[in-house]
Formats: sequence, structure tokens, C-alpha cells
Amino acid sequence: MAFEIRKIREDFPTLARQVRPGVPLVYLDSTATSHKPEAVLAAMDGYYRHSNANIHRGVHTLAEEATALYEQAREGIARFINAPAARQVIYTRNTTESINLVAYTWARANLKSGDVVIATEMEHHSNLVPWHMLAAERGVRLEFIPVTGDGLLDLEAYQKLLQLGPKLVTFTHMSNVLGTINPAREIIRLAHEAGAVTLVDGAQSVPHFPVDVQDLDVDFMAFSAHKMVGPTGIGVLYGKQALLEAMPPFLGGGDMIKTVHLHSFTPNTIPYKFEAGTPAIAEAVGFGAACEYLSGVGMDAIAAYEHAITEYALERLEEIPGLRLFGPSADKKGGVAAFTLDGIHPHDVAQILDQDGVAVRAGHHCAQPLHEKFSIPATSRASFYLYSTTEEVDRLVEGIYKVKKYFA
Ligand code: C6P
Repeated sequence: MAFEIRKIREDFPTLARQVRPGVPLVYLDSTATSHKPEAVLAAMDGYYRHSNANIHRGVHTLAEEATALYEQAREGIARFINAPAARQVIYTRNTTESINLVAYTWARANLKSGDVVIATEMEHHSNLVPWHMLAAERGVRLEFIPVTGDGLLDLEAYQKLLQLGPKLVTFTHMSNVLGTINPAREIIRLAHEAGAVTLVDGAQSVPHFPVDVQDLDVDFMAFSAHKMVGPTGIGVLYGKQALLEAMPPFLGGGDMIKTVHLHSFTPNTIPYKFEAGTPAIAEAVGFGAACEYLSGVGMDAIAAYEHAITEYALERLEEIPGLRLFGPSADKKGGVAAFTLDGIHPHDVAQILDQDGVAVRAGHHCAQPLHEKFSIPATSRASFYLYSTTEEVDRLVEGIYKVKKYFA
């Protein structure tokens, strides 16, 4: 392994806690949100203790320091995804807001009744509902790339859908339920050939493996800091410069303007055009530190480590009688294992696992249409990150046997 797991775990204070006396935490819910290393906590604490001020407004020392920290973080995030320029990195609250930003600005400026938007059946609600709302308001037509029984996108069906001449193709880079890593470069290439703009939901990809927006040639990419060892309350919309410049602003207010008169305003340049009001400054600083931390460990090393853990987890889970796993084999997916247990409700599974300190999520994971596709109301889901261990997978498996015994 390219890094020492014990050392990595020492960086994350929460991982050392006990859920109850004598019951250590086994955190297998990083797909929902990740834990934060000391480096991120220290960066945010340092900002508040040392340089707290509003940005882009004052000329005093603290204001200049705060502005520099906020903009340095943007540059770090741009490097992390290989964006051509930091101004193409727009701070938002999270992936959800980034997608809504595209839906409210680019889409409402460019789409009209009858225009086709292609998404997939494995989308998170945050990449479905904004398009439902647009469909209701504008009569935009939604089409979906089907998901196959083994949890992959049906790319032949996609090619057929492209004949409809879509204006937008949007899809999740990695499913938060199936773990499927979609062939983003190929999907984007085909979309561009058909004349469509592309929006990738990178909420589960950017945290887990190297993502290069230039190599993908993606037009828009959305992701959240909290899933990549950074704080809650901040995310990013990356966009190609020409698209961002042509888009109308999103929210109106301070900082997003160049000039304001009683009856008019002129919008600021990018990225500020999309960043109205006092932003999440400490969170931006924390986001920058998170990217630095992940780069320091190495995204290739993280991806390889998670792959090994996932392979091990799938192997061990497959041994359990009555357990049904969802999604493709380990070579086509990231560190997510969603499953059902015959005759036992996923919420009961999660609740009993919690008694042993094992934290998994149960429900439809904000991907209800995907669960409907598989004719199930819910799954239990274990997910892994750079700090997960094979011992934790063993604790999960032991816990599942206990659940089965309890309901036998
Ligand atoms: N999925 C999960 O437990 P926000 O909440 O905006 O940071 O991220 C939304 C989101 C968008 N796309 C995908 C693929 C996601 O997985 C998520 C968040 C969490 O699966 C919380 S529902």
C-alpha cells in the first residue's frame, strides 16, 4: 500500500471515539459524509482565530488576509480538478446547489419547451428534481439512460436517445447506491458529438479518484467539500469559461455586481457573478486544506486502497446467505456496498449494527427511482474511504450475522 493506514487514521480524531463505553466506532457511511482530518480543522480554526474578516470588501490587514486565504483555496481546488483557471471554480453550498445553479441560469436561459434533457435512472434526487421543476415550468422533455440489472448504464440505449438531439446530458460520475463508476469521458464525447452540453454530478467521484475536468472535457461539474474530508456548507460548480460568462447571474446581492443603480445593475465577472453575499469563508479555507490533504496522500493511492477494501468487502458480504448485493463487480465500482437481507428491513439492519458501533445508512439514499427500478423500497449501505480498514469490514460482517440471528 502506498500509505500507512494507521497513520491516516490518526489524522481523523472522530475515528478514535467510542460510540458507547467499550464500543469503538466503525464508520461505514462516508458516502453520506466523510470525517475531517486535523489539517482541515486546524485551517478553519486558524482562520477564525487569526484572520477573521469579510472578504473582497475591506482594505485592512485582516480583510486582505481573509480574501487571500479564500482565493488561495479556490486556486487549490482548481489544481485538484485540473481546471484551466481558478475563476472557473464557483463556490456554492454543495453539489445540490451547484446543479440548481446550472438549472436556474444556464438551463432557463437556453432551454425551451420540447427541448430534451437526458439524465440516468441512477441519479441522486439532487440531479433529478431540478430537472422535474424545469420540465413542469418549461415543458422540457426528460429522458433517462436505463440502468441494467447488474447496475451499469445501458450505453446502446444512450446512443438511441442521442438521436433526439438533446440540449443537455447530465449524469452521476459514480452512483451513491450501486457504486458504479460511469464511463464519463465516453458519455461526454458522445453528448458533444450530438451537440449537447454536459453536466456531471461529481459528488462521489471527486472525493475518491483522480478527476481531471480538462481530460473529461466536461462543461459543468458539481461536487461537495463534506464528502472529501472538507467541511459542510461549501461545494463547487466548475464550468467552462465561455459558458459561465454567457450565463445570467443566480442570486442577486452584494459582491456579484460591478455597479448598482436604483433601476439597474451590471453583474460582476466570473466567479464572483455567482457568489452573492458573504460566503462560507472558513469553509472555503477548510475546503482548500482538504484538497491539499487528499493530494498529499495521493488520489491514485486513495483509489487503489479503496479498491482493495471494496474487493475484500464484496467477497466477504457475498458469503452471507440471504444477502443480496446491488451494483456491478468491484472492478467497475467505487467503495459502496448496498445490500438487502432476506426478510429483514434495511432500517432494522442499520439499527442493530449501530448497537455494535457499526455506522451504515439505510433507506433509498435519495435515489428513490433507482430503488423502484430494482423493486425494493430501501437498502442498507456500507461505504468506504481512505481511512476504512479490512478489520472494519470484518466487524460489519460479524454484525450482519448477529442481525440474522436476532431475526431467525
Ligand atoms: N449523497 C448519500 O448518503 P449534497 O447533499 O448536495 O452535498 O450532495 C448531494 C448528492 C448528489 N449526488 C450524489 C451522487 C450524492 O451521493 C449526493 C449526496 C449522500 O448518498 C447524502 S443523500
